[in-house]
Amino acid sequence: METIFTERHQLRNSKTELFGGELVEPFERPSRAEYIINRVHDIKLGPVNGPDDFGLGPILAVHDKSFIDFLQVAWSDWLKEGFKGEAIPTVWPARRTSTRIPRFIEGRLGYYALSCETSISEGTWEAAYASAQVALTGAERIRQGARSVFSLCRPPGHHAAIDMYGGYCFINNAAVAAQYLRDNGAKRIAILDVDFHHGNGTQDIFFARDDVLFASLHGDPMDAFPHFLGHRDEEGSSTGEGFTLNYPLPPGTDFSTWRAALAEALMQISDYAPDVLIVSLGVDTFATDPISFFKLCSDDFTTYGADIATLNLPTLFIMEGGYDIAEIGVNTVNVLQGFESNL
Ligand code: 7XA
Ligand code: ZN
Repeated sequence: METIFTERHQLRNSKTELFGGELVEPFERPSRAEYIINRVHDIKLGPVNGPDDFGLGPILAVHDKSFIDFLQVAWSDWLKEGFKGEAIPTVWPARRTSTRIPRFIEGRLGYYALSCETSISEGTWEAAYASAQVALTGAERIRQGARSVFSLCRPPGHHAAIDMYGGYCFINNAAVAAQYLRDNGAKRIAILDVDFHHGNGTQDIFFARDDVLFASLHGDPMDAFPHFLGHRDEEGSSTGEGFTLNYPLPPGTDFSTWRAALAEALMQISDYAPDVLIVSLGVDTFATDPISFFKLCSDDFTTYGADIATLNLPTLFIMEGGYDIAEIGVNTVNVLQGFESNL
């Protein structure tokens, strides 16, 4: 399997995350990608290539232009105000407030943020842009006939909504790839999100559409981030009714329960008969992940990679979360190896 990767991910190197009332070193840090790419090399998964540049067009095909404009200037606008730390939102358009977009950067941060753990720092936009190009290059390989590709995206993307960032995500890489494939000949795309956290951004982007099926297995939002989307009864709207499938699972979920939910999702995807499968691949379902509560073991990742291969679809894997950094390479590549072993 080919891997698409760029060292430009290192430009995303924020120093602060608001966690438990403290500013800590972010869980989403550059070493994550280095452990994964080292594992890809160690087991000789296949060639590793850099991304091509598809420009802003495919990003603007799923995101609001004013949001993307904001991401490009957020850091410099923050610095212009003389602030010393990284850019962290502190105020939101909450219930019964105006939805006008403020002028001052503090207000714009709150308008475009869905949560405040994700500090914006120097290089954030450049890394997010490069990450989207990694996803697009993977999509293009699939369009050209590749059976499977691994887009090693960092920063991740699945929380980024039409016009909101958060949960370590800025541009929704999986959504950008799905839309690119739709715009270049594919009729139906399925996105299977196996990250521990609900892909609220992906759901937001495709909720009213029937040409992109979104299925997500995740920690129940009553207990887990992002808390305000991901319930089972969110099934899509208008023509998208029935094309969003949520499988919220409780704290302590082990592999047999998780795998049963996966089997249900795979059946639905198979019935949908997509041209391409995109997997939002987060390995924060691992038992010792520091911010999650499922109980998967390293071998389980291999097993479910093989399960996904039973769909027999061209498959684009897009990297999302995973924070037990010492094991992130093994767990991620186990999914890809399991998938390949079952082709
Ligand atoms: O898939 N998403 C993630 O892995 C990031 C979740 C961010 C959680 C922050 C909660 N304090
Ligand atoms: Zn996650």
